[in-house]
Amino acid sequence: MNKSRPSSIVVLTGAGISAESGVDTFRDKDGIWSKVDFREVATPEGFAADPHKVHAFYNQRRAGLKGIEPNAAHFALARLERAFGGAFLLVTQNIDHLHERAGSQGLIHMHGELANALCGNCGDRRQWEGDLSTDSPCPACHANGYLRPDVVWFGEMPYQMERIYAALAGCDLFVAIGTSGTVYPAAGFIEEARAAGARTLELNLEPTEGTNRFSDAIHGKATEIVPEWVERVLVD
Ligand code: BV8
Repeated sequence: MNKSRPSSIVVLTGAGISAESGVDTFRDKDGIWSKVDFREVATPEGFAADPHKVHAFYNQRRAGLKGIEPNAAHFALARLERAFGGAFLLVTQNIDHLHERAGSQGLIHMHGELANALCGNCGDRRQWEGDLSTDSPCPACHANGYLRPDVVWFGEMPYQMERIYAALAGCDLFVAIGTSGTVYPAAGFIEEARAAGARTLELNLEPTEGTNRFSDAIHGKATEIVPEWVERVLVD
């Protein structure tokens, strides 16, 4: 690890950072996509074909948010943001709220937020704690049957991409934490960072298919390797 402290960090997190908080990942053994076909529950076509199935899938995951807490990796990233002193952006693919609950502020949910509902009719977006169904009327336009989870499905454009690409173009350190690097455009962020001349670091339970694209990699449990890495950055 280069001894000079970076001046601008972009961190990308995936499901692996929430795994030790009890949130299922997608592509590990017994992961979410081993139990349900993503085309049926995480695409606009799936929602159009069977909205009840999609609502049931997200209602169950939204209910699961109640029993989970941020872990040491979430708290370490919030501490890094506060103590680091340079430019810091945390981009998460996750739709849980554990980063906010750990205190992270400069945060982009590029795949949306499970605790929010979006109206397909008027575009209203608001916090939604309970179940969603095809009978839930939109509180803004009162239309029925248009409310959906405010989550980016496959084939839909992730949120705040311009802001993310601008941060990647100006960063000198890009860190991917707990992501398999399978889903685009997030999986392409490392190439943007390399093109900007940034150092790149993979923090993950085990090597991913893209590990060799990173200048450094540390493998282990997020609750162990993320706090250790943050300490090293802050003492440099
Ligand atoms: C788009 C929200 C275009 C829903 C999700 C071919 C090439 C390039 C692209 C494509 C292609 N074919 C199709 C595409 C596009 C597609 C895509 O990339 N498909 C993949 C499968 C090839 N992408 C899209 O459709 C995106 N949109 O391209 O739009 C466009 C252009 C113009 C105009 C309009 C549209 C949208 C993608 C977003 C889809 N939504 N989620 C939901 O959550 O229900 S994706 C889903 O995957 C989740 O968001 C998840 O976060 C994301 C990535 O998964 P990971 O987070 O990485 O999770 P995973 O389980 O895979 O990995 C976990 C990792 O953690 C592992 O490495 C594991 O080792 C590690 N780990 C486990 N435990 C621990 C740990 N690490 C540390 N500690 C531990 N304890």
